[in-house]
Amino acid sequence: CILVIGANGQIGSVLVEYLREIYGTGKVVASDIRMPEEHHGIFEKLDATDGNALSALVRKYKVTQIYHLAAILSAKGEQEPLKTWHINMQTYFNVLEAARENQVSKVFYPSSIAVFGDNVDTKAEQWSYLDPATVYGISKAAGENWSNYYFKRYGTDIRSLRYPGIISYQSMPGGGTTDYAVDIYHKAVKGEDFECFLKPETTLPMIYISDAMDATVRLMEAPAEKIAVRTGYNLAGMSFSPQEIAASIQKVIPHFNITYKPDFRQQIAESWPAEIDDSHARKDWGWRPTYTLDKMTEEMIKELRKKYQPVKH
Ligand code: VAH
Repeated sequence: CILVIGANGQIGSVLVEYLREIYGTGKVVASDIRMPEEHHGIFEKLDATDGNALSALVRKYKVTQIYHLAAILSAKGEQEPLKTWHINMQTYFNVLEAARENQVSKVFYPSSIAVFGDNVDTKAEQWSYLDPATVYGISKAAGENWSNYYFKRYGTDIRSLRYPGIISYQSMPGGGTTDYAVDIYHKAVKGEDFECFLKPETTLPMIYISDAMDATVRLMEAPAEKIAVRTGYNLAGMSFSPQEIAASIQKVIPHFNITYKPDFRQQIAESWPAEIDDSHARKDWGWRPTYTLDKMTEEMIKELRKKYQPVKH
């Protein structure tokens, strides 16, 4: 069985369905700290800070792979730094120990472009210096090093991607700095104005959910000898600024209106690189993004119109 921890989250909720499509519904166990309103397939309530409960679940379902998608993200994490550190690290230590003790064959650890800081100019290389500016980023850089340690010391096969901001129509983000890039589509489709918490020219690396899912499973399915990076692979989809995504939306929804009111998340965004070099992922295990900004906009609007009353134009 595959265990997904953090299955109620923006990535986790989509990943569960994606994995069930590939491996079969009965082969994927979803878990999170609260039961969702409704669910199909196996869902287990799990507080991942409880190592015994996590290990018991791994044994109960004879788990062979763990995808660890639970964490407090960059913006929310700054409200309570030590709590964020504790939750992000304790849950991961529990995953690492459960995997080691129960011979789990593979672990997926989501890292983030948040591991980079002001020492990187516009483009982050695979081996750029990591000086994260947020507690979330510090925890992700630490998690990458723990992944490498468990791989070297115990042979645990952990694989990791430094996700850019992820844009999805199926799920809402929770507490990130890139959340604006999801909210903007919902407002546009509902015919409402959008107030952006970043400056118009703040370019960030982003990726569409379909490309993120493809990259994740491609990495996990690659032969172990192809995995040359045991901290976290840089992953790039596209880079754009709020004004660029707004312009892309206005090609489809001409009357869409955006205003800008930067808040504390502007400083977080400015500590991150605008571009990511993902040549190692391309070379080692064949990564290729397929979505452009306009292609993503077309699909996001199409999917969200199914969800809301289509707005007359
Ligand atoms: C965040 N969406 O904003 C997450 C992600 C790169 C951004 O880590 O915190």
